[in-house]
Amino acid sequence: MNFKKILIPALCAVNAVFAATVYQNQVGFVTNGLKQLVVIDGVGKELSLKDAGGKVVFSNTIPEAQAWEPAGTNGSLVDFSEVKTAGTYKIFIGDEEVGHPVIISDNALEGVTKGSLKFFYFQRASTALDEKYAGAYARAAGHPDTSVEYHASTGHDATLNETFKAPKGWYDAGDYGKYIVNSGISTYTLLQLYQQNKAYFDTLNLNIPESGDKVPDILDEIRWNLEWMLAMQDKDGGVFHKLTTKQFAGMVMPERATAQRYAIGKAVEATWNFSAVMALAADIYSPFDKKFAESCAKASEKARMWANEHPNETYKQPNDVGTGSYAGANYWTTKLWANAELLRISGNKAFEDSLHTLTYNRTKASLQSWSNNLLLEAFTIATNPSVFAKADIDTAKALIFYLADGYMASLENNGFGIPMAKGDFYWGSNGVAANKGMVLIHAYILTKDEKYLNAAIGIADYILGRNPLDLSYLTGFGVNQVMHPHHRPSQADAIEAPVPGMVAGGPNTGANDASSCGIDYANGKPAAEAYYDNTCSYASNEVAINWNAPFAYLVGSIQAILATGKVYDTSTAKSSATYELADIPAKDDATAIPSGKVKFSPVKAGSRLVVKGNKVLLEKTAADGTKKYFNLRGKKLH
Ligand code: 9MR
Ligand code: 9MR
Repeated sequence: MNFKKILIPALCAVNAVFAATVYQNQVGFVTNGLKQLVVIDGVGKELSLKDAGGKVVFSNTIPEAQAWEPAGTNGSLVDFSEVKTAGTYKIFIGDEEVGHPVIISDNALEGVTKGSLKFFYFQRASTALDEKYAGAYARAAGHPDTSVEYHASTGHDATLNETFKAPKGWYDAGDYGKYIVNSGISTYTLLQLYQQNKAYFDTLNLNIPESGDKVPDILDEIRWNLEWMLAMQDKDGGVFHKLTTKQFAGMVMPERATAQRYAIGKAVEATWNFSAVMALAADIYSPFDKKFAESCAKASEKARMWANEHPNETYKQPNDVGTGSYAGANYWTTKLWANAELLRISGNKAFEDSLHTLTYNRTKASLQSWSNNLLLEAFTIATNPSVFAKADIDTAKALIFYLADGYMASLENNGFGIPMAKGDFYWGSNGVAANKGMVLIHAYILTKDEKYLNAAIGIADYILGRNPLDLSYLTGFGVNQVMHPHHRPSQADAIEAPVPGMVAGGPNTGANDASSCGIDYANGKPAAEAYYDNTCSYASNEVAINWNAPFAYLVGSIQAILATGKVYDTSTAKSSATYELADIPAKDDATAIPSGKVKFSPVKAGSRLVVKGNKVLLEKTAADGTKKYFNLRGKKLH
């Protein structure tokens, strides 16, 4: 709980004096970056910062207060960016100390960058966490996932009780499920972070078991998840939607959650998503492990074949399954994203055609999320201009700036300096905030205009404490921290403090878990206070990889940019490897699909790919001249 600071009036005081309240980033400000804080009820008073010796290093009159609707109160934004000497300062309004220590240092965001990336290590399935890396949070291995059964929804005969192996990967969230659709965007986001800040991340030590090998730690961590994703691809190229138990486990440690796990669903959203991520991985890992990179390219290609063939096989949650559904993702946007990634690693113009012929309206920008990947396509195209056609680059930039400039506009007369509107406070609002930060960083990369970087810094500040709850939403960091996230290991271990480095979902006016909590914590509250720091609250206080990843992207990018003075140069961007991919354009209307060579599932002599109706089929001609047709999964049709 937090209370606004109230000064108890001294007995002799004539009037009760209510001190102003300060909301601020509680972790730290990078020396050469933007530095702001918010004051409530302080207009016209003098705010100063004093160093350890009591010397005033900054002083200014608190400006006019302005509204920020989600806080339900007006705030005055004080800018103290001019303080450029590293140190720890105290905030005073008049003679009274307020707020929390202001920490300024060159690497102020390095701790949260490492911490939010280390979260992924703590989320590793199928391995024990050693004390050497996990400290007090060391734990036994859970979920080997070496005998996963096929749920009937995969198309496999479930009565055979066949099993397969799909170990590793990251637990999605506070639950122990592994879901492809959500893994995909999280993995992409972290790969972008690496790709755009290689110099910084090549040497950043995360203290994980692979630290010290020749591969950057961030890539070692991501590979843990990629290897699981690869195992989720069925022999025909289709990708299973998720790997979970049928129902959620109790609030127990991983090793005690031992119910049978299943591959559930095989669907087009997961398959396009997988295809996109594997194509990008094929680029990024090529300098480190060619063989692995090639296997990613091959898997991506195979997935594309399947997805093209099964456009209508969207995921539907089976009746006997109660784990997270991640159903209803807009697969058109995922398909566009995959085609952009495939084009990037192959230069094969067939993928460009598919970007142009998909019927999805690419002018409708919406923030990236597990259910909408249009911006992922836009990020990839805009930051790799050498590969794409001018019209596509223009579209991609238009999408990014439509959003980024909208956020900039919302900062005008905004008392908290936070580009979040009332309507943004739904399930995972901190993920929304961090993803907006990712859009702004891309706008900065594309223009080098500092206003975008500064707006992104404001979002990092918001998550780290510049909010009306005076709370750092990142566990383990800040003065007032989230203590009771919905996260099974944090709840089940005997340690009071939760696993560090986790971003809580954040305020959610929907309070979709009110029945589980027994109270409607959103009732009567301003949007940015519709939050409950209680383990019951999975809709405001769960943690998840798709919220941590954009947060890591945000703080990691800010730290890397400010520390190195370098910004990703899109003019030199190019894929590390070029892959020869089959050139069947990914058209929805398959009638125009020409036959072509299929590199990774070779067509034998006497066979060829043909288009019949709306499908690409494999035609085999027997010695007597009769023709037989198979689908690309090898199933005989007629
Ligand atoms: O722990 C589950 C969390 O990961 C999900 O986001 C949430 C909504 O699907 O459900 C949580 O599990 C709860 C279940 O839905 C209802 N019974 C209590 C479970 C733990 O709070
Ligand atoms: O992040 C997801 C959110 O957008 C949905 O509204 C919500 C309900 O379907 O589910 C969230 O994802 C949860 C997933 O279903 C299961 N693991 C925990 C995820 C975060 O709460």
